[in-house]
Amino acid sequence: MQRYSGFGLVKHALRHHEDWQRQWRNPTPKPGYDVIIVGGGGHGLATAYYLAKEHGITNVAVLEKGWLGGGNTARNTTIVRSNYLWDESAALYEHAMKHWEGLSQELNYNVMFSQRGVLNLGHTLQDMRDIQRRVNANRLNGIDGEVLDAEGVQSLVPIMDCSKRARYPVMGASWQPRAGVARHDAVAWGYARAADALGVDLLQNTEVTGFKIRDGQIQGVHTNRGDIESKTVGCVTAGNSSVLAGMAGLNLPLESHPLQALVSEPLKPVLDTVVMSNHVHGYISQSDKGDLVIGAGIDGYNGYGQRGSYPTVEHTLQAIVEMFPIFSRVRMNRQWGGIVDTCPDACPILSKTKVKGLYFNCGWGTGGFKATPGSGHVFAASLAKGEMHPIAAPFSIDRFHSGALIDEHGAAGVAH
Ligand code: FAD
Ligand code: PYC
Repeated sequence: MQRYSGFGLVKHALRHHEDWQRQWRNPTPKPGYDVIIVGGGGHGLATAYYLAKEHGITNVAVLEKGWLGGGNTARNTTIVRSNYLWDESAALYEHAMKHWEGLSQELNYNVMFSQRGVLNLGHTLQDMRDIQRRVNANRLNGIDGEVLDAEGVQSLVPIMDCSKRARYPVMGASWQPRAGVARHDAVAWGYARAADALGVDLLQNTEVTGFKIRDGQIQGVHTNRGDIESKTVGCVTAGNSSVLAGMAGLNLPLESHPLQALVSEPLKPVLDTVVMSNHVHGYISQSDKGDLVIGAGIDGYNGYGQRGSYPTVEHTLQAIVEMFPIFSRVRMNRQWGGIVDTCPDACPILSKTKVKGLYFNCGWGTGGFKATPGSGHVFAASLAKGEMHPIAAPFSIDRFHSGALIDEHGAAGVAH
C-alpha cells in the first residue's frame, strides 16, 4: 500500500494532483461471483471486507447504483453510541462499538473516531425514569453509562441553558463516555480500499434492476450493465430496500422517510461533546472543521426524494436555540436529506428471506451509521455460513410473525 510523506503531498500539489494512486480499481463486471452485495454504503462495503478478510471469500462484487458512500453513509450526522435498552440490540451496537475502537488501525485509514461522549437529555420525570432504566440495563450488559443530574450536564456543557427558566428545563441525562462521532465518508473509503486490496470488485454506476430466481433459489441479478450470476446475494440498500424486496416478490415491514440534517458556518471550538434531546427534539455536535452538525426527526410523510420539507428544519432549529440560546445568531451553511427505512420496532432487519440465498440487511432507520462495522461483521459471517450469526439472529424478519419484537423507540435518539 502506497503511503505519502509531507514531501509527497507537495510533489502531488505541484503536479496538479493528477497522478495520485487510485484508492480502488474500476473493474469490469465478471459473469458471476460467489457473493454479490447490492449497495455500496458503509454496511455493504464492510460486509464485503469481512467476507474477504475473515472468511476467505474474495470472489465478491459490491454493486452500487451511484458512487460508493453516496447514500446515507455520507449523509448522516456521524453519531456513534451503543446505549440501547434491550439485550439483543445492546449486543449488536456494542459489537460495533468494539470494532469502532480499533477501526482506524484495522483499515489503516483514519476514520477519525472521536470518543467525545454522548448526552441523551431528560426533560420530564418520565424521561429520567426511562434514562435510569436504560443506563441500568446498559451497565448490566457491560456498556458504559451514567445518569447525570442537571448540574452534571451543565458542567459538561457550560454553554447549554440548563436553568430552570428554560421552557423545558433539563432535568438530567444519560451519559455514555465511549460514544462519539466518526468521519462518515472515511468509513466508506476505508472499507472500500481494504476490500479492493483483498480482491473484491467494487462496481459503481451498476444498478440492480431485478433478481434471477429459479425454484425458490437466487441465481443472480439483472443490472444496467448486464446480468451477473450468484447463488448468494445480500441487499444492503438502506432507503431503497422495499424497492429491492419488491423486485424479489417480498414485502418488508418498512416505511421510507426523509431525514434531514444541517451544518452551520464554522465556529471556534465551543462544544466538545454530543448533545441529543428526544423531548425538545434536536441534536447537535461540532465537527473538526468547526461547523455545528444539527438534526432532529424524520419528515412524517413517505417519499424517496433525498431532501425534506421546511417545517422540519424550522422545528429543528427552534429546538437547538431553545437549548442553546447562544447559537441563535449562527448562520446555517447547508441542509440535506437522506431516505431512512424504518421498522415498526425501531430495530433493523438482518435476515434470510423465503428466497434461498437472498438476504436483507436494512431497516436501520435513523441510527445505522453507528452499527456499520458490527453490522458488516455479523452479516458477512451469516452470508459465509448460510446461517445467521447469533448476534444477528434476533433481527430476523420472522419477528414480525412471532411477535418477538425488540422495541427500541426509546433509545433511537431521533423519533421515528
Ligand atoms: P447507504 O449508505 O444508504 O447505502 C445503500 C446504498 O445502496 C446506496 O449507496 C444506494 O445508492 C445503493 N442502492 C440502492 N438501490 C440500489 C440498487 N438498486 N442497485 C445498486 N445500489 C443500490 N445513523 C447513526 O448511527 N448516527 C447518526 O448520527 C445518523 N444520522 C443520520 C442523519 C441523516 C440526515 C440520515 C439520512 C441518516 C442518519 N443516520 C444516522 C442513519 C445512517 O445514515 C444509516 O442508517 C446508515 O448510513 C445506513 O448505511 P447503509 O450502508 O445501509 O446505507
Ligand atoms: O441514532 O444516535 C442516533 C442518531 C443521531 C442522529 C441521528 N441518529
